[in-house]
Amino acid sequence: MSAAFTKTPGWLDWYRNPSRPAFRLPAGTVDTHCHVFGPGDTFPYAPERKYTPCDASAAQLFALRDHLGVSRNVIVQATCHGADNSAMLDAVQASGGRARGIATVRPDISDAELRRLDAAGVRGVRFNFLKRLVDTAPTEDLATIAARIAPLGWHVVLYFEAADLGDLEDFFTALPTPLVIDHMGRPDVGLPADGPEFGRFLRFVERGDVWVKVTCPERLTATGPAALDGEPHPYRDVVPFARRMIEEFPDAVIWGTDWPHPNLKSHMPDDGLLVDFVPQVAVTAEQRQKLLVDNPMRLYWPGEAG
Ligand code: 0GY
Repeated sequence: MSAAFTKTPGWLDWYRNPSRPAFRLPAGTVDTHCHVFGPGDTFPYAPERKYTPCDASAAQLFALRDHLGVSRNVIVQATCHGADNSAMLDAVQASGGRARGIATVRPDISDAELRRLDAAGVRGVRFNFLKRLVDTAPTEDLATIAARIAPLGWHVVLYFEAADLGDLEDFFTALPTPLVIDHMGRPDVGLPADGPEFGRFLRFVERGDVWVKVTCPERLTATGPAALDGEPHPYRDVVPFARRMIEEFPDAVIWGTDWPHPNLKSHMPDDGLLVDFVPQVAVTAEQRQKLLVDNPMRLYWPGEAG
């Protein structure tokens, strides 16, 4: 941790020695949801941030990538850096073409700056509706941003809680870009996977031009990472949601680690275990190839082989 910043009290640091997964990721796997934090003495955290994390550098992200057998990353701007995309861009550029970026921008960003971000490897912006992460999400500003980025062929990444979908759905539907939804729309996994809340989300995805990240079992779970006798899955309460998502939308799902896992309270996951979770929810080789390689390549490196 850099001397200039003190971590949020109770902050859980990312896992230093992840296990080597038993499941071998297919060649060309893309981790479509990860972040870099700082380091704070090089890339200071934003004054308006809601948390101060443990530093998590590009070099540390790439070491994890190689350890897990991932080929490429999509690095999502974290709210602790506000709209200063420098740390994310530095990481994308250090990847030698093996990373893309998702930025946070303001509505008055210049065309020249948008072109600069595009040339550097940015392919989308993120709209965050979680009140614990951002003060406001004024939809007029967001609509302006979406109109500005649409001509670049970028998409909008949406982060919201399942309970808020009803209020936001019309706004989302009117956006002029493809949509990428974080963490399966954050379902309450205490509710049934075949119940009305998740059903509403699936109907929203059905409209098309929507991609879904099957990510963050560690964030959604109440049952936790332990496998129990007779129930071999870690994060077993998330399994029916992820399986349903992948079965019903095999061509629209993508996967990621969410390293370095901001704001977790119950436990910090072993990233190797997160890889071993994949075959529990993508149960055929064809599903895994689409989830891990073919779908994210179509979205982030169109025209390139995985
Ligand atoms: C995530 C989740 C969270 C945080 C952020 O940008 C962020 O600060 O994304 C969260 O706290 O739920 O997707 O990494």
